[in-house]
Amino acid sequence: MTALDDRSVQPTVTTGPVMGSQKVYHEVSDPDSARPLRVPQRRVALDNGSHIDLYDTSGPYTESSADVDVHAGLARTREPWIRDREPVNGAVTQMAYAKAGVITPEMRYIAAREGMDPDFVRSEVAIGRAVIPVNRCHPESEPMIIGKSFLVKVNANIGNSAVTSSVAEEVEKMVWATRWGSDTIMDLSTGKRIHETREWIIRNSPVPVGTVPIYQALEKVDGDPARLTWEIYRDTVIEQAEQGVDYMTVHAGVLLRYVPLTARRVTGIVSRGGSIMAAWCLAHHQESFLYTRFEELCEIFRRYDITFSLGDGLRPGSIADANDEAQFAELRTLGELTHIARAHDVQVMIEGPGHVPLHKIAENVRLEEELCGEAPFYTLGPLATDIAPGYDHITSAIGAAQIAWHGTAMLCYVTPKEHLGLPNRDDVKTGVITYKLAAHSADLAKGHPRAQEWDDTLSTARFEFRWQDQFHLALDPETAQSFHDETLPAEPAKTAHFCSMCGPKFCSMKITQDVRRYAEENGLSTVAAIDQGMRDKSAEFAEHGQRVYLPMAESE
Ligand code: IRN
Ligand code: FE2
Repeated sequence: MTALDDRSVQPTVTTGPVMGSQKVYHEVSDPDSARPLRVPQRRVALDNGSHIDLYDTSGPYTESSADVDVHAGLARTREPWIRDREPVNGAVTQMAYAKAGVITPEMRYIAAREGMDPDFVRSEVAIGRAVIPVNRCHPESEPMIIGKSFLVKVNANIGNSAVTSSVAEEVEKMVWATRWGSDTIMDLSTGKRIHETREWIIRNSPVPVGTVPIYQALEKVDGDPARLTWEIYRDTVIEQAEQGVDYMTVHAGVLLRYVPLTARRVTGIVSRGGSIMAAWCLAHHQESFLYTRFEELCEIFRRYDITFSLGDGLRPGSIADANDEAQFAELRTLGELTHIARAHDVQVMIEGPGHVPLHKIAENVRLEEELCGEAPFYTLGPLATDIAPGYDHITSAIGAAQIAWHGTAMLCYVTPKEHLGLPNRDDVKTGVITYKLAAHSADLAKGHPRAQEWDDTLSTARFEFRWQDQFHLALDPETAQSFHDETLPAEPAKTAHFCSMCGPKFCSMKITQDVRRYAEENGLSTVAAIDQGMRDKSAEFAEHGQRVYLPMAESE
């Protein structure tokens, strides 16, 4: 815990209950360990004397006496659970236990949280239709599950870039995102103090934390994708694993031969990780080390029980590119990798798009389930149209509700700043609330046993003019009340002089453009010519791509 000793970092985090709610814990007994499990709930007491308990992601920050010492980190509740269990078949993953018929305390906790039978939770994990992201080195987290049979989950991306925000701000964004219902958070920091920012976030996070390790690996080679190696990547993964990262995005499906498939796209490769790996493959004319070393990666993930989030490096970045050959070619490879990971008892989810018009959404879920053995789908929106920058939390929530209804298990939020800049605290709240309502709409449509109770309780309060109850039952009670109390709109005073979302070194648009320029300069207009060109010209690649790729030591 000494890592949090740095007193120059002074996070001021939001504490205290959400307006009109009270934090309560349901005690559930775990017959195997005889230990009580304390399952958190947000209790809304109603004017008519009754109450409703809602799913709660906010950790101890919303307790009434909440005075959380962020320098100490949260209680390490899962530590004894982890310590007391023996490996099964040499593995300590939730999937290994599930396959062996063992119901872990995590599974019991989740069953109580979701209102499901513990053995059903186990069986879903055993077949890989659900995942429980719980790194053994993150004992502070409250177990949760991602799978189509459970409540649809929401992830919030936070993290600084090279040009903006501090450690303290990122810790507050994590607390803030979980306060409004984020089920997991991803730390996508790319700037200074990546390791330290992550340590602060993980030690204080009640929800699973995800990362994209290739971002930090790229920092270690000064932003030059060509200089990445398996060893640098592997060491970065282990560094993050030791800190307790619960799931990691791995863009292992971006194969060398798929890169040309993006050549005629309107927006090329929009994934940061995807563009980094595409650049590496082209620079070396070799297959991605994420793909060739995948089994070694499985062995590392297995030791910690880290969940794969297989990245969609070739996801469409525009309506025009949706459901194209590049996207589905990558998905097939992700399916292949899913089965390899499962053979190692490693949990897997699959990342999905992106930008997809409504009529092409169902096909995404159908194919993902078929190719990836029903591994939980985790999608970024998708945006149902490209025409509304500034409102992309909404364009994407439209797609997100649809895709979740079809079976997506977790939705990666999009904030109003998408395509424009890095989200601040307000944008984080807007993004989370917008995604919670998309997720809940899908829960209703899918008939989750607990979903409609919430709507019915609020509708009744509305019909009976119980205004306070209506506010308190809202996803965002403060806004509901303030809109009722006064109608003056808030003044949004945000000005962006440049795009701070990715910072200079990580602009996927720029990397994509460099890749294209290379193809053009070398007359690589057909797939055959591209193959030939990649063989002949890999040595020249560095010279032509000076601005992104440094000269290589040698070429093949
Ligand atoms: C989710 C689904 N598809 C992508 N995501 C998220 O996008 C992923 O979980 C991570 O937060 C981020 C990775 O972005 P790049 O590197 O693919 O652009
Ligand atoms: Fe986009």
